[in-house]
Amino acid sequence: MQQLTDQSKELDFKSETYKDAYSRINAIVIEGEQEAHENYITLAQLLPESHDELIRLSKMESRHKKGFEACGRNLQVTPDLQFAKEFFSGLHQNFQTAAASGKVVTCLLIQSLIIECFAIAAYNIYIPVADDFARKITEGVVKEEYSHLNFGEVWLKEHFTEAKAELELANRQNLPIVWRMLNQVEGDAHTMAMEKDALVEDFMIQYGEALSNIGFTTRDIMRLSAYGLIA
Ligand code: Y39
Ligand code: FE
Ligand code: FE
Repeated sequence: MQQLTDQSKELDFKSETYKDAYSRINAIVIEGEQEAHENYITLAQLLPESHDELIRLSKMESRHKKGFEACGRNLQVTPDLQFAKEFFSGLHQNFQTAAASGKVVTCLLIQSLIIECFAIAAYNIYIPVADDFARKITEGVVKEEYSHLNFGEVWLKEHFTEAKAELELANRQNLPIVWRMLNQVEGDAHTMAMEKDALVEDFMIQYGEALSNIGFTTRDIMRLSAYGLIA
Protein backbone atom coordinates (compact mmCIF):
# COMPACT_ATOMS: atom_id res chain seq x y z
CA MET A 1 0.00 0.00 0.00
CA GLN A 2 1.38 3.32 -1.05
CA GLN A 3 1.95 6.03 1.55
CA LEU A 4 0.37 9.38 0.73
CA THR A 5 1.42 12.70 2.15
CA ASP A 6 -1.25 15.17 3.27
CA GLN A 7 -0.58 17.21 0.15
CA SER A 8 -0.72 14.43 -2.43
CA LYS A 9 -4.03 13.17 -0.99
CA GLU A 10 -5.65 16.38 -2.21
CA LEU A 11 -4.12 16.23 -5.69
CA ASP A 12 -6.14 14.89 -8.59
CA PHE A 13 -3.57 14.28 -11.34
CA LYS A 14 -6.38 13.72 -13.86
CA SER A 15 -8.25 16.98 -13.15
CA GLU A 16 -8.26 19.71 -15.80
CA THR A 17 -6.83 22.16 -13.25
CA TYR A 18 -3.81 19.95 -12.52
CA LYS A 19 -3.27 19.06 -16.19
CA ASP A 20 -3.43 22.73 -17.23
CA ALA A 21 -0.69 23.65 -14.72
CA TYR A 22 1.26 20.54 -15.74
CA SER A 23 1.19 21.59 -19.41
CA ARG A 24 3.38 24.57 -18.53
CA ILE A 25 5.60 23.11 -15.77
CA ASN A 26 6.23 19.90 -17.76
CA ALA A 27 7.08 22.02 -20.82
CA ILE A 28 9.52 24.11 -18.79
CA VAL A 29 11.30 20.99 -17.64
CA ILE A 30 11.37 19.47 -21.17
CA GLU A 31 12.66 22.73 -22.69
CA GLY A 32 15.12 23.17 -19.80
CA GLU A 33 16.55 19.69 -20.33
CA GLN A 34 16.84 20.34 -24.10
CA GLU A 35 18.67 23.64 -23.51
CA ALA A 36 20.89 22.00 -20.88
CA HIS A 37 21.78 19.34 -23.48
CA GLU A 38 22.78 22.06 -25.97
CA ASN A 39 24.60 24.12 -23.32
CA TYR A 40 26.84 21.18 -22.35
CA ILE A 41 27.71 20.59 -26.01
CA THR A 42 28.70 24.28 -26.24
CA LEU A 43 30.71 23.97 -23.01
CA ALA A 44 32.47 20.88 -24.43
CA GLN A 45 33.68 23.05 -27.32
CA LEU A 46 34.80 25.83 -24.95
CA LEU A 47 36.63 23.42 -22.59
CA PRO A 48 38.52 20.90 -24.75
CA GLU A 49 40.27 19.43 -21.67
CA SER A 50 36.83 18.40 -20.31
CA HIS A 51 35.30 17.62 -23.69
CA ASP A 52 34.37 13.97 -23.12
CA GLU A 53 33.03 14.56 -19.63
CA LEU A 54 30.81 17.41 -20.87
CA ILE A 55 29.49 15.35 -23.79
CA ARG A 56 28.59 12.69 -21.23
CA LEU A 57 26.61 15.31 -19.25
CA SER A 58 24.90 16.55 -22.43
CA LYS A 59 23.72 12.98 -23.16
CA MET A 60 22.30 12.67 -19.62
CA GLU A 61 20.28 15.85 -20.28
CA SER A 62 18.68 14.41 -23.39
CA ARG A 63 17.74 11.27 -21.43
CA HIS A 64 16.17 13.53 -18.78
CA LYS A 65 14.17 15.23 -21.52
CA LYS A 66 12.85 11.87 -22.76
CA GLY A 67 11.89 10.91 -19.21
CA PHE A 68 9.87 14.07 -18.65
CA GLU A 69 8.20 13.76 -22.08
CA ALA A 70 7.02 10.33 -20.91
CA CYS A 71 5.64 11.94 -17.70
CA GLY A 72 3.53 14.32 -19.79
CA ARG A 73 2.25 11.50 -22.03
CA ASN A 74 1.43 9.43 -18.94
CA LEU A 75 -0.94 12.18 -17.73
CA GLN A 76 -2.20 12.84 -21.29
CA VAL A 77 -0.89 16.39 -21.15
CA THR A 78 0.42 18.32 -24.15
CA PRO A 79 3.38 20.46 -23.03
CA ASP A 80 3.16 24.17 -23.89
CA LEU A 81 6.60 24.41 -25.44
CA GLN A 82 6.10 27.94 -26.73
CA PHE A 83 5.52 29.15 -23.17
CA ALA A 84 8.62 27.26 -22.04
CA LYS A 85 10.85 28.77 -24.73
CA GLU A 86 9.84 32.25 -23.63
CA PHE A 87 10.29 31.25 -19.99
CA PHE A 88 13.95 30.38 -20.63
CA SER A 89 14.69 33.17 -23.13
CA GLY A 90 16.50 35.48 -20.67
CA LEU A 91 18.98 32.87 -19.46
CA HIS A 92 19.20 31.40 -22.97
CA GLN A 93 20.14 34.76 -24.48
CA ASN A 94 22.72 35.47 -21.79
CA PHE A 95 24.29 32.02 -22.23
CA GLN A 96 24.50 32.46 -26.03
CA THR A 97 26.06 35.91 -25.72
CA ALA A 98 28.64 34.67 -23.21
CA ALA A 99 29.47 31.59 -25.31
CA ALA A 100 29.94 33.74 -28.44
CA SER A 101 32.63 35.76 -26.66
CA GLY A 102 34.26 32.71 -25.04
CA LYS A 103 33.17 33.65 -21.50
CA VAL A 104 33.27 30.15 -20.10
CA VAL A 105 32.95 31.31 -16.48
CA THR A 106 29.64 33.03 -17.24
CA CYS A 107 28.42 29.98 -19.17
CA LEU A 108 29.27 27.72 -16.23
CA LEU A 109 27.57 30.04 -13.74
CA ILE A 110 24.39 30.12 -15.83
CA GLN A 111 24.13 26.39 -16.64
CA SER A 112 26.06 24.47 -13.99
CA LEU A 113 25.26 26.64 -10.99
CA ILE A 114 22.05 28.62 -11.53
CA ILE A 115 20.08 26.27 -13.81
CA GLU A 116 21.27 23.10 -12.03
CA CYS A 117 20.38 24.55 -8.59
CA PHE A 118 16.99 25.59 -9.97
CA ALA A 119 16.46 22.06 -11.28
CA ILE A 120 17.59 20.43 -8.02
CA ALA A 121 15.29 22.66 -5.96
CA ALA A 122 12.30 22.07 -8.27
CA TYR A 123 12.84 18.29 -8.48
CA ASN A 124 13.36 17.91 -4.70
CA ILE A 125 10.14 19.82 -4.00
CA TYR A 126 8.25 17.94 -6.74
CA ILE A 127 9.20 14.37 -5.74
CA PRO A 128 6.96 14.10 -2.62
CA VAL A 129 3.91 15.48 -4.51
CA ALA A 130 4.43 13.83 -7.91
CA ASP A 131 2.34 11.02 -9.42
CA ASP A 132 3.98 7.59 -9.03
CA PHE A 133 5.26 7.46 -12.60
CA ALA A 134 6.81 10.95 -12.53
CA ARG A 135 8.25 10.43 -9.04
CA LYS A 136 10.35 7.45 -10.15
CA ILE A 137 11.63 9.34 -13.19
CA THR A 138 12.41 12.49 -11.19
CA GLU A 139 14.23 10.58 -8.46
CA GLY A 140 16.60 9.16 -11.09
CA VAL A 141 17.09 12.56 -12.73
CA VAL A 142 17.82 14.61 -9.60
CA LYS A 143 20.76 12.35 -8.64
CA GLU A 144 22.40 13.20 -11.97
CA GLU A 145 21.73 16.92 -11.59
CA TYR A 146 23.95 16.91 -8.48
CA SER A 147 26.80 15.59 -10.63
CA HIS A 148 26.27 18.44 -13.14
CA LEU A 149 26.38 21.00 -10.33
CA ASN A 150 29.52 19.29 -9.06
CA PHE A 151 31.26 19.68 -12.44
CA GLY A 152 30.73 23.46 -12.30
CA GLU A 153 31.81 23.70 -8.66
CA VAL A 154 35.04 21.78 -9.21
CA TRP A 155 36.02 23.71 -12.35
CA LEU A 156 35.22 27.12 -10.84
CA LYS A 157 37.00 26.25 -7.58
CA GLU A 158 40.15 25.37 -9.54
CA HIS A 159 39.97 28.72 -11.39
CA PHE A 160 38.51 30.79 -8.54
CA THR A 161 41.05 33.62 -8.44
CA GLU A 162 40.77 34.45 -12.14
CA ALA A 163 37.02 33.72 -12.26
CA LYS A 164 35.85 35.69 -9.20
CA ALA A 165 35.10 39.05 -10.85
CA GLU A 166 33.32 37.46 -13.83
CA LEU A 167 31.28 35.26 -11.47
CA GLU A 168 30.13 38.32 -9.50
CA LEU A 169 29.03 40.14 -12.64
CA ALA A 170 27.32 37.05 -14.10
CA ASN A 171 25.53 36.47 -10.78
CA ARG A 172 24.28 40.04 -10.78
CA GLN A 173 23.01 39.73 -14.35
CA ASN A 174 21.37 36.33 -14.03
CA LEU A 175 20.09 35.79 -10.48
CA PRO A 176 17.29 38.40 -10.86
CA ILE A 177 16.13 36.52 -13.98
CA VAL A 178 15.68 33.33 -11.91
CA TRP A 179 13.55 35.27 -9.44
CA ARG A 180 11.34 36.56 -12.22
CA MET A 181 11.05 33.00 -13.61
CA LEU A 182 9.94 31.72 -10.21
CA ASN A 183 7.32 34.46 -9.87
CA GLN A 184 5.97 33.55 -13.30
CA VAL A 185 5.26 29.92 -12.34
CA GLU A 186 4.28 30.47 -8.71
CA GLY A 187 0.58 29.84 -9.43
CA ASP A 188 1.09 26.69 -11.52
CA ALA A 189 3.58 25.32 -9.00
CA HIS A 190 1.03 25.94 -6.23
CA THR A 191 -1.62 24.00 -8.18
CA MET A 192 0.85 21.09 -8.19
CA ALA A 193 1.41 21.48 -4.41
CA MET A 194 4.87 23.01 -4.81
CA GLU A 195 5.12 26.15 -2.70
CA LYS A 196 7.21 29.11 -3.85
CA ASP A 197 8.73 29.58 -0.37
CA ALA A 198 10.01 26.02 -0.40
CA LEU A 199 11.42 26.42 -3.94
CA VAL A 200 13.21 29.64 -2.98
CA GLU A 201 14.57 28.12 0.22
CA ASP A 202 15.88 24.98 -1.50
CA PHE A 203 17.37 27.03 -4.36
CA MET A 204 19.19 29.39 -1.99
CA ILE A 205 20.57 26.51 0.07
CA GLN A 206 21.93 24.72 -3.04
CA TYR A 207 23.26 27.91 -4.62
CA GLY A 208 24.82 29.21 -1.41
CA GLU A 209 26.50 25.85 -0.80
CA ALA A 210 27.83 25.85 -4.35
CA LEU A 211 29.28 29.36 -3.97
CA SER A 212 30.87 28.29 -0.70
CA ASN A 213 32.43 25.18 -2.28
CA ILE A 214 33.88 27.33 -5.06
CA GLY A 215 35.62 29.61 -2.56
CA PHE A 216 33.31 32.53 -1.76
CA THR A 217 33.15 33.66 1.90
CA THR A 218 29.88 33.82 3.84
CA ARG A 219 30.01 37.59 3.49
CA ASP A 220 30.40 37.30 -0.32
CA ILE A 221 27.51 34.81 -0.47
CA MET A 222 25.18 37.17 1.41
CA ARG A 223 26.08 39.97 -0.99
CA LEU A 224 25.70 37.79 -4.10
CA SER A 225 22.37 36.36 -2.89
CA ALA A 226 20.96 39.84 -2.25
CA TYR A 227 20.91 40.50 -6.01
CA GLY A 228 18.11 37.99 -6.33
CA LEU A 229 15.91 40.29 -4.30
CA ILE A 230 15.98 43.15 -6.80
CA ALA A 231 14.13 41.19 -9.51
O1 Y39 B 1 20.29 20.82 -15.84
C1 Y39 B 1 19.11 20.55 -15.99
O2 Y39 B 1 18.77 19.42 -16.26
C2 Y39 B 1 18.13 21.66 -15.90
C3 Y39 B 1 17.68 22.04 -17.14
C4 Y39 B 1 16.72 21.50 -16.21
C5 Y39 B 1 15.76 22.58 -16.02
C6 Y39 B 1 14.86 22.40 -14.91
C7 Y39 B 1 14.08 23.65 -14.70
C8 Y39 B 1 13.17 23.43 -13.58
C9 Y39 B 1 12.32 24.61 -13.32
C10 Y39 B 1 10.99 24.17 -12.87
C11 Y39 B 1 10.25 25.27 -12.23
C12 Y39 B 1 9.15 24.69 -11.45
C13 Y39 B 1 8.58 25.60 -10.47
FE1 FE C 1 18.85 17.43 -16.46
FE1 FE D 1 21.56 19.09 -15.44
